[in-house]
Amino acid sequence: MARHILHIDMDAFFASVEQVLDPSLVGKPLIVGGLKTDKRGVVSTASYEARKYGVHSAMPLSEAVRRCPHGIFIRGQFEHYRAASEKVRAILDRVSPCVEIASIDEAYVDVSGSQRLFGGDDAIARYIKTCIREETQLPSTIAIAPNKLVAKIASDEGKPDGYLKIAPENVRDFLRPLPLAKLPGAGPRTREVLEQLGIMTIGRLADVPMQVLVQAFGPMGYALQRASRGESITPVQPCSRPKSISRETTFAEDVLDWERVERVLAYLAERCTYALRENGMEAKCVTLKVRYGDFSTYTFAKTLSEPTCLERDVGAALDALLPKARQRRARVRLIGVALTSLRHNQHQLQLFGGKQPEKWERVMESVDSIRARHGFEFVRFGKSMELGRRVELATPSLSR
Ligand code: TTP
Ligand code: MG
Repeated sequence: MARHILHIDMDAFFASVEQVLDPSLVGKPLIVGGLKTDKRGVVSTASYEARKYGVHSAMPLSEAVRRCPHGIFIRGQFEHYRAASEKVRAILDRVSPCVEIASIDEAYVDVSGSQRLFGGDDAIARYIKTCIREETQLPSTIAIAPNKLVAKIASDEGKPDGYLKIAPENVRDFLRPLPLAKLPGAGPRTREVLEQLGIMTIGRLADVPMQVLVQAFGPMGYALQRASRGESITPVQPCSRPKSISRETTFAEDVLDWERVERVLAYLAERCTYALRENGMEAKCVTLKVRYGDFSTYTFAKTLSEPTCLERDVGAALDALLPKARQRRARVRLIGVALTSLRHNQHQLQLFGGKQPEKWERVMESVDSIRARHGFEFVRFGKSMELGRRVELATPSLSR
């Protein structure tokens, strides 16, 4: 059965969000990424009015100023882009359980199973575009095609504020006239070789005898031709995000020594924040969980003033909670840490906004890359280090 794959990409995303925040910017050449005086930055995006002057993403700001001297240059406000992106995601979640977020302003949705409920592809696209307009005032472009590859190419063709539907029988004709640069996978080097062979369009690539391509590219020739014919089976991979990240362990025997409890707790906190960073998230709430020898279980929670992905901050929150847990003079059977109120790590994404990540975040980034090579235990800090090089917990620390 034919699949119905939707691709959505927001139009001039950062610039459009800025225009909603400040309507006086509507219709103006707007460049997000830095001020005219920010010599070293690059353009994140430009409004369509600024694109007329040849300004585009990743261009050095100095070049953008040269091309569009009367443009309005702003640094950008990443929290607002993130919030708008979340709203769009929530709308997509209403349409299908199979949503793959591809970037901050782009997603794939498998809408094969939503046909009856909404009344077909056109109605689905209309529903999404209207909801986005009403709830965020932002323009978006949607394409629906038999697979991700064709949907992605089509949404680019449909911009701005468009909708394109490519039925299976129209895929070849749709792709045929497009230049090779529109085909994901045909990078500059590949195109150079193809152009030397006299192949300038996707259609020519689809028609050329396979052995010509295999001779030029080896096995990659097959993949190239398959793509040029709009053939792809890559499924939409829904990305589920954790609501909480926790690590806990039961001691081999109940413990009265709080020094030991705290060392294990520091270790669990390290493991939690590591998982948090791996998910590209940060947490605003830290919960300490204690089960005493009589099986009574208590949780103590603290909300942080700022979300974090650092053990330093989680550790400080736990230090504030520990005196409450120690009030009961009972042995400890189980100890755990849970991080909740999770959201995407804004600092990590602020690369766009030009802000430098905090010093500690940079440190932890290098720590995590060492861990990726040598294992988690390779680098540890503070109290957790006192547990020794290899930590053997009586019960593995579990995660939700
Ligand atoms: P894109 O979807 O590539 O671009 P866009 O939404 O601005 O414009 P279009 O209408 O062509 O889709 O990227 C989404 C956002 O990601 C963009 O608004 C800004 C950011 N971005 C960067 O910061 N740097 C980059 O090099 C690119 C390509 C995007
Ligand atoms: Mg976009």
